[in-house]
Formats: sequence, structure tokens, C-alpha cells
Amino acid sequence: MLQTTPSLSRNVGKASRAVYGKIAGTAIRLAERASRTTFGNVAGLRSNLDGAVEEARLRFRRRYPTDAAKTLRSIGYQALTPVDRGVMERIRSAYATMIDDEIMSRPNGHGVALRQGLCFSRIVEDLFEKIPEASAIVTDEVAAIVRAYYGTDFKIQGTSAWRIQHVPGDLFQNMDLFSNRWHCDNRPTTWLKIFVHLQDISDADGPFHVLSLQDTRQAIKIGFANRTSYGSSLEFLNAKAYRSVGPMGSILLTNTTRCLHRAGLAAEDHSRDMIEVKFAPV
Ligand SMILES: O=C(O)CCC(=O)C(=O)O
Repeated sequence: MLQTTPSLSRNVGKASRAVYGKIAGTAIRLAERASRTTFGNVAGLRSNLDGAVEEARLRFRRRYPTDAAKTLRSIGYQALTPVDRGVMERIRSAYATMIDDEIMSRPNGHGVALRQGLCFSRIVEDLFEKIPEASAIVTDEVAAIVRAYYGTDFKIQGTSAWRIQHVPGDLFQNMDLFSNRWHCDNRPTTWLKIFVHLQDISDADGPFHVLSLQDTRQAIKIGFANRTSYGSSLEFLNAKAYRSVGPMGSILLTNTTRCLHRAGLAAEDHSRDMIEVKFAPV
């Protein structure tokens, strides 16, 4: 029988783990690349497969006509009728008491940036529990289009509101701080979101940016790979972006798993407050 010394078997173990690790890494990279070209987004293989399974399931459960969701389905986003200003004023004044409060809100951003003390955003989570009146932003129009998109009823997956501050110097371009780099969310591709302006938003306030489904596909074709690797797509991304500017209460319904999107850069002395509600089919 072949006897091996403990150190030889440890080294063999290490070497084989390294080889398997390399093979697995390459396989994952190839699968992700295939998923980008097959599905036309960068949400990741898992998000697309989960979404595809859900879509198949929805086909058998459909109980609402789907016509009202034609624009959302073909473009990937749609601006809807704004929420009443009086309602928004009341939501905003409740939110204003929470956004700087250490208990009601928390720092919002990527772990690496936050650990370096680079915090330019705060978030109030579970917004509808903290401000029940905020549920009025899911207007009848929002509900009708989300229902039409799924052909079924929907559930709310999460509600929050956040403030994004100005980011000085080159940091905004060079570092993933909050959602400032172009990306697709890695959630099932059936999920939808509304973004509702919690203030009047102009270009100076760093509006939400989004690309249509078709332009997302094109950005990938010309080299977009992920948040940190844009290939030669940067000019295209910025030229094609729809920027959600408009009065307080403006609503943008989007599929942020299928459409590339990012936060805009707020000018000095500017910030931007926005509400997000996530939807999934039932
Ligand atoms: O704050 C923004 O405009 C970006 C939001 C975003 O990227 C997201 O919710 O996935």
C-alpha cells in the first residue's frame, strides 16, 4: 500500500483545491458571459433562471389582461401620473424627521466604501410601516400596470426611502459607493420597482438614470460586463440614459433587473430623496 507523509497529502489537497477553484471560477465566468448574451442583461444567471421559471408559472395563472403593460414590457420603464403633492408633502415631513435619526435610518452603501468611512447616503427601511400614509404612492395606475405586467396579483417585497448626497472629486466615477455604477439588480428578472420623487428633482440633484431594454442589450454587445468593467460602453450609456427628473411625486415604474441603471451625481450643495417600492408576482 502506498504510504504518504502528512505534508505530501496536505500539499496534494491544496493543489487539487486550487485546480478545482480555477475550473469553477472559469466555469462561472463563462456561464455569466453566456447569460449576458442570452438574456441581454447583467442580472446574473441565477436571477434570469429564477425569472424564467416564474414567467413560465405565470402563464398558467394569468387572470388579468396584459395590454396595459405593453410600454413597460417593450421599453423596460415607464413614467406614470405623479402622486398628489399634498400627500407627498405629508410623507416628506414624516421622512425628514427620520433620515438623519440613528434609530430610524442607517448608512446606505457598499460595505467596502462604508468601511473606509465613505458614506454619502442614508436609508429609511420598511417605509410603509414607519409612515403608513406612504402606501398611497402605490396608486391605482401603478397597481393596474403591475397586475397587467404579471397577469396576476402582486406582492410588495420591500419599501424604503433614501437620500443621496454630493460626492466630491473623482470618487463618484471611480468607486462603487452606493448605486452610482451602472448595474442590473441581481433579483429574479420578474421583479419590478417604482421610484417616487420625494422632492422636485432636476439634473443638479443627481437623478436616477436608466437604459431601455434594447439599449441595455446594445451596451452589453459593445463591451459592458459589470459594475467595474464597462468596456467601451460608457459614452453610449450616458448618451442613451433616461434621467428621472420632475416634480415631487413623479413615479417611474421600472424593471431594474433587466435594465441597466444607476444613481446620478448630485451637484455640490444638492442632494436627492427618493422612495422605492419593490414588486413580485403571486
Ligand atoms: O438611487 C438611485 O438612483 C439608484 C437606485 C438603484 O440603483 C437601485 O435601486 O437599484
